Amino acid sequence: MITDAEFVKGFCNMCENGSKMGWHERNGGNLSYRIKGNELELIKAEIHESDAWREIGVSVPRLAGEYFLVTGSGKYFANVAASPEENIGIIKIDEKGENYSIVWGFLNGARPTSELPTHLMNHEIKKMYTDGRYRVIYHAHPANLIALTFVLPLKDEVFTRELWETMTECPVIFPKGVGVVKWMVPGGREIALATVEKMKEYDVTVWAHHGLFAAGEDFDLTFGLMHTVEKASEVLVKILSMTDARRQSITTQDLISLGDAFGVRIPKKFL
Ligand code: 2HA
Ligand code: ZN
Repeated sequence: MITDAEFVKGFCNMCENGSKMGWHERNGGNLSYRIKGNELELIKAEIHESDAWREIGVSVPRLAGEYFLVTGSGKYFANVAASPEENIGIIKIDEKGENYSIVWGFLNGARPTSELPTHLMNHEIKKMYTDGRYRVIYHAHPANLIALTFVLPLKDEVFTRELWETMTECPVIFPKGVGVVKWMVPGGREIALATVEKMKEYDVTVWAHHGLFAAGEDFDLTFGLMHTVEKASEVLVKILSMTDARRQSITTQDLISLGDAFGVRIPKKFL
């Protein structure tokens, strides 16, 4: 059974964990995974190639022929683990990288997430920039991070520095920093293009007054990245709620020392 495959179980598990964190009210958020060749072999007998191609809305030629497991449009993360075939599905990208077809799941007329253009464009750039290592793109609506987008300037430098200073491990977990995209209409080409510009540089991009996109190698690392950014955001919200005059913080020199101790390069623009 496809639903017994390790990657499908990992995917469902991540949906459940995100839901328990409160990051997926109603049908909020979406998740996608670029399936490995050996994983595909294991499920080959159960997928049904289809000629019903649909437009992605953006062009992703470097993903031609790839298969993705993705959450469904309008579907609730809370329901994924209990009934995967109704709430998630596998799509195949055509040889031009412009259309997709459904090859498994999405029962009863379900469709891939409304954020498919952003997911696929991020997959394409991460596949290129990481030599194929990154396979997961995750979008969630964590409350503290969203709250910060109403009070901090919407600048990469400000969000990165503020989040880094709230928890010691942050610069080690996201050493490249955090990108920020201004408020935009979700679900289309424009926001996908803006996000992918940021994802060329970062593994996390904030959508102002909306949520967060994270990219990573596997489910644990990507979920952990989302969790770390939201935890740091929660600490920052608490600090800002208590005072506007911090008595002490993690300093520029501390950030440099962290980079040295953990062997990560801290970009100068954040120091
Ligand atoms: O409802 O989160 O951004 C799914 C979304 C759209
Ligand atoms: Zn969203």
